[in-house]
Amino acid sequence: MKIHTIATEPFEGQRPGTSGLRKKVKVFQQPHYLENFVQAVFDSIGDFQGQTLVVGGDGRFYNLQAIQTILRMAAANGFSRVLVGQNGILSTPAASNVIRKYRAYGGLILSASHNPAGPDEDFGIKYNIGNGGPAPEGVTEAIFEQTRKIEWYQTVECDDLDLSLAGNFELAGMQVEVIDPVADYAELMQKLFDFNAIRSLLADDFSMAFDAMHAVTGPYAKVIIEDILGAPAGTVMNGEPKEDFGGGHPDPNLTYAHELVEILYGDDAPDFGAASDGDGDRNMILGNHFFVTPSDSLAIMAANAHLIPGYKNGINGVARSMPTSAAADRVAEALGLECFETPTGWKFFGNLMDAGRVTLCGEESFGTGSDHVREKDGLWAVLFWLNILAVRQESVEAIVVEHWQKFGRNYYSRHDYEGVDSAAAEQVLQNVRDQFATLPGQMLAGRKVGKCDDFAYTDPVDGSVSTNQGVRVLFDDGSRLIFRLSGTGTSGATIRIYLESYEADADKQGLDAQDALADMIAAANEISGLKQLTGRDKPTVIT
Ligand code: G16
Repeated sequence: MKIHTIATEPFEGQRPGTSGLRKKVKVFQQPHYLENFVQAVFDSIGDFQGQTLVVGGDGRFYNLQAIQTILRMAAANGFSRVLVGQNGILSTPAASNVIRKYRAYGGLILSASHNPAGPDEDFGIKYNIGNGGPAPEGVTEAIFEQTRKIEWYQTVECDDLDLSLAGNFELAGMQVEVIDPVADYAELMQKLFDFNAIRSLLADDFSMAFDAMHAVTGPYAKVIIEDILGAPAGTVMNGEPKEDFGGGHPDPNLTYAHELVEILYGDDAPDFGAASDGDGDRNMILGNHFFVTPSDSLAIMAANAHLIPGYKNGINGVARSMPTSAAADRVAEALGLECFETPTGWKFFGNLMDAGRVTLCGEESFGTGSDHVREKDGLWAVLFWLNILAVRQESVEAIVVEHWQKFGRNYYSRHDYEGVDSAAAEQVLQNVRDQFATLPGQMLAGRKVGKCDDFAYTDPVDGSVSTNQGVRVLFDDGSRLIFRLSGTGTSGATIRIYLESYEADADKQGLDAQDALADMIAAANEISGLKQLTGRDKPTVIT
């Protein structure tokens, strides 16, 4: 095998964001762009000679081409084996599982998650470490530094490998195992959940719909929900992964998963509805005419974990990202569990799970997961809910309302302003920062402001510090207004405003969240000057 060393020059802006490097496909298609990043990863992750790499993606446009490039570079750089999903497919949680199960050195996951796909849309790549989780900031920063000084990359010349057939192959002296993307994941799910109970539920007078949004979860959901658990064919909607995700935006929220939402809010709505995103790590949970916020979902899972075989011996602790509502904190307190508040980004949960401090983690951005892998996991969350429903034999709404009665309701909403001018978006946050000294003690939205800050986090396991993780206005009654810029967008900036207020009184828990939070929404606009700065009078997405 002849290794080719190709001269190259750095590209601007290859710093991984909240979850890897995400750019337009056209950016990735520039000669050497992907290669530079992959070589920078290989140059930053230590000694992997003779080790195994996992590679797979969400099947979006450019997935297969990128995988062929990575295979050649992995061979040239000294990996002895690559495990790759058949047809290039591995959902993000399935990839995490494969890395862990086969003790791989790490993995490259190709996805821009919920962002649209196609020649003019988005692509992404991220490196996951040997625990199966996204590389921590120390590693992603080292990769970024390497992209700034890269001068060459290594590859081999050989034909593309046919990824449509599972089996063992050789590529330039390196072993390549093309694996069934679903089998290992389905086996893991059967260990965690009571499949017999869920099978009985689905055989009863219970109906559900699952929207795979033309993205990667389709094959997983069809095998698990329809073939193994026996739900009728057609339960999984939009189940064929497409390179352009059917032209849609596979983000499982009330705006983008409207096809499912219309079914769950229509006549003859099923009992349960769920959707997952482009790469299968997000989830949305719906009941008949009922939406479960991701923050509530985490809290309810924590409160009901003892009903699930994989968690029946108790959970270690709970973690949530800072903008996620504090609903889970109340459950953790009641159960005497540790509860952690981390910056946005699943990578911040890895250390806590590895150290055995937390079992369940969740984010307001439709992500929930546990220490079964080191990624959030869409289908896992759906099965968790189905298992709860199978045991409790109550409706989704009844379970949520009972939860609120017991723990109180954290009214919660996120308002996104997408595709905003970057300078204007920065100024929105700066306007709030400029009032940090004057807001405390003032009344805003009928509540007294207690404290304002830029959220910073010190990892309790390794002591690493992450600063500037969101602008917070914290009220004395536990209500919160949070402003953050998304770290996953690819065009302009996305401003996220997170709104939360707590209601202990069961008689006042039945409002629509937008109505309950109306004064908080007005206050957020007032203190940030968002309308004047962006010219927007309403959010792009409300969740
Ligand atoms: C990624 C991260 C999540 C994060 C989300 C939103 O999710 O893995 O931890 O909550 O982005 O991030 P942001 O608010 O910065 O856009 P995914 O599903 O896109 O990989």
